[in-house]
Amino acid sequence: MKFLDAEFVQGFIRMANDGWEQGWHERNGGNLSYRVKPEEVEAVRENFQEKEWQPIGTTVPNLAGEYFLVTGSGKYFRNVILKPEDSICMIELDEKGENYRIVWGLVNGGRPTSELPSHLMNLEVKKLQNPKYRVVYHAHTTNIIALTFVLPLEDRVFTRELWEMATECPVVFPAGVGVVPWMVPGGREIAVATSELMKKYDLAIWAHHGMFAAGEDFDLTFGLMHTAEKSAEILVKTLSMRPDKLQTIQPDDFRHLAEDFHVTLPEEFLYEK
Ligand code: 2HA
Ligand code: ZN
Repeated sequence: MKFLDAEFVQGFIRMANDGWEQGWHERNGGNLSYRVKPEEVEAVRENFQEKEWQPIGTTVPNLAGEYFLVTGSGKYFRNVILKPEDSICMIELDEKGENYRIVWGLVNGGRPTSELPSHLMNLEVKKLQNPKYRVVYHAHTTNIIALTFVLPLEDRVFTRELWEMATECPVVFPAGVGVVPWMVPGGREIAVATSELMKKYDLAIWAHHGMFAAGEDFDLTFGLMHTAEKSAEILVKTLSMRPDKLQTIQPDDFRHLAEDFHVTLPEEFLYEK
C-alpha cells in the first residue's frame, strides 16, 4: 500500500489540518504523535527507507521497537495536508528505547518534533495504563494560554473552572487537568513533569505555552483538546464581561451529574469556594 493511502496516515493528516484550522498552530507551533499498530506498520513497510539512528534524548524502554508517526521539528501544521512527506515522518525505536531512526518522510531533511521526549514519555505512561492509548497532541490553544496568566497554576483550580464553564467537561475529562508551571520547552525536564501529570490526567496545561492531550484515537484526542479549549474560551468571555459569575454549576450539581453519566469525579475538585 502507498504510505499516504493508509487510513492511519490520512487520520493523522486530517487531525493536523483540523488543528491548523482552529488557529492553534501559528508558524511551527504544536506537534502530534501516533503510536502505530503492528498491522499498520506491516501495511506500509514496503515504503520504508531507514536512516541512521539518533538519540531520543530520554529513555522509553516500554516503547522499544515500536513505530510512531510524528510531525517534524520546525515544520508547519498548515503544510501537513499539502506536503505530508516533507512535514511529517515515521520513526522506529531501537530495542532499548534510547534511539530512533526515520523510516519514512521528512524527504527534505530534518528531525522529528522538538518535543519528541515529551511525546514518547507521555505515550509510554499511557500505554502502561491502557494499551489502547495511541495519540499525543500538543497545541497552542489560545484561551487556555490566556487563562494561565490570570488563574492560579493549580490542577484543582483549572479543573474546577473548566468543568464549570461547559457541562460536558466533567464527562469528557472526569479525571481533571494538570498544570505544569512555565518551563523551557523541548527537553527532558518538561517531559518528565508532563508525563508525571499524564499518570493522573489525559490533559496537561503548559503555563504560558499550550496544552498536551492524550487519547485512544484521533477523534477522542482532538475532541478532548477542542472541548477543554472551548470551555476556556467561555471562561475568557465570561471574565471579560465581569469578574465574577452570577450563577454557576455547584459541587452537588457535579455529584448528580456524575451519578447520571456514570463517571467518577474526584472530591478534591468539588471544594466549596
Ligand atoms: O514549535 O510547539 O513546544 C513546536 C512547539 C514547541
Ligand atoms: Zn509548543
